[in-house]
Amino acid sequence: MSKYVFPDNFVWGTATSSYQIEGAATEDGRGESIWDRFSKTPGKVNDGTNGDIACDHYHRYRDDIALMKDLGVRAYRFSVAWPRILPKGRGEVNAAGLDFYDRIVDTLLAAGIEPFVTLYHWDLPQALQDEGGWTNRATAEAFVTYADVLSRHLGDRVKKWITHNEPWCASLLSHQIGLHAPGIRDYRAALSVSHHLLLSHGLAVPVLRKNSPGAEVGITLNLTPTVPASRSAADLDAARHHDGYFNRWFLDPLFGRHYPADMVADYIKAGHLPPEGFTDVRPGDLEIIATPCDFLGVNYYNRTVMRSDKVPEEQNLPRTEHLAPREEWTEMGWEVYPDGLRQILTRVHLEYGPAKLYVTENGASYSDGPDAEGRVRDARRTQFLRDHFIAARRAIDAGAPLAGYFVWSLLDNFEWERGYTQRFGIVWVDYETQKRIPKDSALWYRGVIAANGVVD
Ligand code: PNW
Repeated sequence: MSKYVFPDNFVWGTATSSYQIEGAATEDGRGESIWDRFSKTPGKVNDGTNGDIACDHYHRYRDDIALMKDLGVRAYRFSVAWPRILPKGRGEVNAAGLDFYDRIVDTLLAAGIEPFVTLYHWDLPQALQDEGGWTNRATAEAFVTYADVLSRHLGDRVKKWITHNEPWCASLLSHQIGLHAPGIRDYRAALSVSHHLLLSHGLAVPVLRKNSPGAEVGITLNLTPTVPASRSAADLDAARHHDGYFNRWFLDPLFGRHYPADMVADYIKAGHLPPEGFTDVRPGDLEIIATPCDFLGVNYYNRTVMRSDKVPEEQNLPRTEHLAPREEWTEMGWEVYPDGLRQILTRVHLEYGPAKLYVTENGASYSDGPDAEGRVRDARRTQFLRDHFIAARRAIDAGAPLAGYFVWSLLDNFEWERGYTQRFGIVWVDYETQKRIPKDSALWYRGVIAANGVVD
């Protein structure tokens, strides 16, 4: 029998995001977001679907919170849809939008579940996109106003705030690669976006602290250990570049360093930045971005193996090449590589020294559905989570100040450009009937939470 017990008060949670689960896209005054626009543009979402209904969580949140309570979940990470609060991005406040999140927060607290609120999980008001979106520095100011409105309203009850979810996705995946809304392919624009996202984070931190006394404030990054496929100089350099592109570009400025000089040089050379350098950065910006936070959220899904000959920069999505000790992939095509979680948490701890860490997302896409008895036997997901929990425990052994772990996701949901074809939930959702069925992995997770660790 092995035992991997976690520290006292370890925060076991589940995570979701607004556009992926809420539905009710035009109800109660919600404005249009860039994901409404993008998902309704033919060819952008590969099964032609959108988030108009999704999991209908907007109407079923009480049942969904009851489900979490039943699992013993201690905390719930969800995001607020900016266009429900400010339908045009700034200006007029929509009281009905605030009411919805009031109900969520109050229902959670009554169930003994702590809310972790993400302000931005990619559903930018379309009205702001029409003015350039995140390429426009003014959007960072609009974000601070949104943070102020929201935290003045919820700050008495919400004590955990995450400004942004995965700025790499909100900048490069959506403006360089173009796979996510707004679906732009312009490297220079994508780098401006990355800076304005980080700037908006730094500007919002003191506002959230003021409106929510005693709160913990942080940001969530998606991080990946990057390894070269061989010891060739070219592969080593490709790994350096990818690490800079994906990890260091965000970590370095958040932790008080400049944007990585090797990356600025690479980008100038490639024409992605002008010869003068990163001209979006104005005096004082780096100090704002480096405003100390209470925690760093880490989303971990896989590692990246870099081969200089096979992976042109444009295709630098985290990919899953062989080399795996266990040859296994989830249905996203992502390698199952649990030790990568230990590696990235340990590295962040040693190189950057965050005050606290949370795994704000980790999970797997497997489509196992109900059998004849209506039971969902998703043994691969249970194995995946078990191995990743153990990897996280090993990072704690190595000194990483890991305080919690949020499984992605509570529910099967709208998986962005993959539509409803990918199921990350520990709870099955039947999109015809909106029936929920906790999968075997959810029942197993209940046992982990009760034991405060993996005991088997
Ligand atoms: C994250 N990548 O997205 C998001 O925070 C979730 O909303 C999403 O459902 C989940 O992971 C699963 O995909 C990512 O290409 C999307 O590296 C793409 C990447 C990483 C994270």
